[in-house]
Amino acid sequence: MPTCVGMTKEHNLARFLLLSPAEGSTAGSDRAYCPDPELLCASAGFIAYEAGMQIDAQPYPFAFIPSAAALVIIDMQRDFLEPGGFGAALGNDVARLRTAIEPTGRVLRACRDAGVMVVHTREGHRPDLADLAPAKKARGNLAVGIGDAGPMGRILVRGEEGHDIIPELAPAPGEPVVDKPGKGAFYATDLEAMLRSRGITQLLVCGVTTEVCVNTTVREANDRGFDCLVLEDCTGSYFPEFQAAGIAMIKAQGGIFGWVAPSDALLAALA
Ligand code: TIU
Repeated sequence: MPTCVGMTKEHNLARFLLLSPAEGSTAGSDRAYCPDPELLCASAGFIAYEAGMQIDAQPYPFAFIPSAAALVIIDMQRDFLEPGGFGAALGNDVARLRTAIEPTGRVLRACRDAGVMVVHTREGHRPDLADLAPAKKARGNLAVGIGDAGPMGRILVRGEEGHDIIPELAPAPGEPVVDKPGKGAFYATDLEAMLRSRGITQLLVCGVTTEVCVNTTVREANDRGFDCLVLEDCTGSYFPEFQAAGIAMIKAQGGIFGWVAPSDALLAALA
């Protein structure tokens, strides 16, 4: 890896070369015009290394740049995955989400080993519920809803047992945990500032539920210019038809919101 230029500049150049091939050429194989020969020279090793990181994805290969990527694990909380939480209060079979746990664990360990940034998110509210919109509280017309006492403490309230990330995917020291009051991870959080300050341009996305918080976050990220690769088997929905549709609508229309791949494709790239 070259050391004479800043990482952000390197990322941008690699991204430019990989994602904007000259007409008629294969991505990364031809030299595109570079206004800074010194930078081009210094980045040659970086690009050769990074150019190998093509992930077999849909609708077309994802040009993975590990040093510019963050793994974002959405809301793998007890309140969604275990009985007695918010997911169950909404009348859902929470067992349906559990297939995402193992593959997400493998991805988490591989990203940690490779030095890829890891971010966890949690949906939930302040204990005083000051950040809970009345409309969100009222939604579902639930006998026991957000803020009310349940078997795992107050539902979707920060600091309660149910709000915790499941033990299988517990954050490691130093991994940011983003507490979000909404479905999207960018709304009313410092996630974007955190990613931008580290030069992150790509998100590897896991979590639940596919059609709610995963989709909302991917759409928010896409509008902010991040490239999202959703790892299909690392996502989950209470509804099989929404799992299928939630994934399909991300990669449709030439990847209108992002890319989709099985977790094995990412693991192969990181191996
Ligand atoms: N209900 C449902 O499918 N999801 C949520 O309420 N939150 C998340 O997706 N995290």
